Amino acid sequence: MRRRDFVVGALGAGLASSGGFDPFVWNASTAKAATARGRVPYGAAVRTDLLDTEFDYKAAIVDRCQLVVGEGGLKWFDLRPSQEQFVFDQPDRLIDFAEKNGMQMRGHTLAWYGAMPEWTKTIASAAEAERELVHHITTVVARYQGRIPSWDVVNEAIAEYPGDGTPIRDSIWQERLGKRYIELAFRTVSAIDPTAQLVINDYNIENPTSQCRDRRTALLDLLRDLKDRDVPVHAVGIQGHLPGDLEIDKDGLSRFIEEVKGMELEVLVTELDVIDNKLPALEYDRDQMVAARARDFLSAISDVTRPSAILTWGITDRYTWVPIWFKRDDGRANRPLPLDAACRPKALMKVINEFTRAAE
Ligand code: 9MR
Repeated sequence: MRRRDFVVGALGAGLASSGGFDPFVWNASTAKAATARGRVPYGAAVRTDLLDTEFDYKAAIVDRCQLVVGEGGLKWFDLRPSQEQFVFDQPDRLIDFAEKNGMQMRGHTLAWYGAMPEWTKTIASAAEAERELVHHITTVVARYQGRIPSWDVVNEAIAEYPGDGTPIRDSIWQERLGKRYIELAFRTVSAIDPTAQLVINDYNIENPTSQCRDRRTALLDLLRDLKDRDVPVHAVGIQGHLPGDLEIDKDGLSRFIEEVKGMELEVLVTELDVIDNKLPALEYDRDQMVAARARDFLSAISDVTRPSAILTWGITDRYTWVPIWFKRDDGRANRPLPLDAACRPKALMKVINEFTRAAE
């Protein structure tokens, strides 16, 4: 079997070829892929450790998702407790779970400033940084080569406030290598798995604030630079951690997507949820507002292009990162995700179904 006939499927439905990047084909051997044909694939970030014990959680994922991504597991912090070690337990389990259930797994993430183990602070020179980054990417991507159809190669490369004049976010990679770490990461993944969709993933680009405007501009500048130098980047992942109390800048976001499409790049939503700490207490009202925010966001994207996937960052309100940073003052639980804490669908699930259903 030729390698490019093997994987992939879900993420690639409808992808056009660009710059040596082959369009994906569907893996028709899985029932899920077959039923999902014609849909925008939906997926969720998963906490792998819960799959063995939380049966309703597991069932929700199996029933509703075509894609999964580890909420952790492939981050440096999880994979690399020491410079010598690679601990693949979590991603090995998750990809096994995905494949057994006819789903595919996205890879998150290879180069990020966050979730770095302490020892990486000892990376002292550019040569050492290049060696470590290439060794890491080569080892990880080679292990899952042909099985992970889409990678968040570089995560959150854009500075929090790029308007200050430094568009690229600080990280060990940026400090040691400058912004060429981005190109290095993409080229290294592409050399190991030329069939994978290579994604640059970022957040805070969808609101009508000067911060979001500056971040859109900085991301487009970076993408133009990468495309000009034929760096194999294929898609922009829009995380979509939407602050519930801020409007979506529908025009600004649609214009951004148009620019991205103009560079022959795909778009996908990688980490959707709605941060509801400042929304009203009443659950019914809050769920409607969460759903409306997500609808504005998804329609600003879908009005311009068909996203190659939509993933939420978790599936049930029972397990979400949101309260770590955005606990509600009234002590009520956050409700950022499509299913409530008992895994019952909320208004947000309906919205996701609207934007992922088969084209008519
Ligand atoms: O949800 C994730 C949380 O459990 C981890 O502690 C944290 C650090 O690894 O990362 C969270 O996920 C982040 C993702 O990797 C990148 N975009 C923002 C997500 C939410 O903070």
